[in-house]
Amino acid sequence: MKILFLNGPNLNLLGQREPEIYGKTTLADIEAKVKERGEKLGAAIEFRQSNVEGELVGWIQQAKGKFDVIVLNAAAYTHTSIALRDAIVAAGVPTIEIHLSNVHAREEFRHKSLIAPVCAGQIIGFGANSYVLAVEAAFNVKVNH
Ligand code: CA2
Repeated sequence: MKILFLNGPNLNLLGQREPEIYGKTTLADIEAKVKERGEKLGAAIEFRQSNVEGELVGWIQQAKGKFDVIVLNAAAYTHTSIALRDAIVAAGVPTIEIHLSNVHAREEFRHKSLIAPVCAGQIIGFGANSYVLAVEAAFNVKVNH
């Protein structure tokens, strides 16, 4: 079981700004938690972040045949990126959309996800735990794919 975690723009700032929304945990802390859970469940975890839309597109394309499941926090690109949506469809690797915050309790522009219709499911609003829950969900998705 190989899971690719991808993180979009500004998530490298986690733990440094807006702790009231995103918490005090850094992305490196989250990566450590995810890897710990992955080890317990027998999954190999690859964890990446980019502020560049095209780099995320490239990583999704390259995941085909290398990873069983993608877990994607596309950050602001969630609400804007047809390119990410097309890449998810083209790669054909089952993808789980995740968010730290409950986007539906925030500004209206965050309520719409362009990637949701092509994802296996969403995990939203559980802070850093959204990532840990996604490891479990990935097994579920693999079985049902
Ligand atoms: O809640 C999430 O996980 C989001 O994907 C986070 C994105 C936001 O655009 C989405 O609507 C929901 C923003 C990530 C930016 O993270 C920051 C962290 C610290 C300081 C500033 C931004």
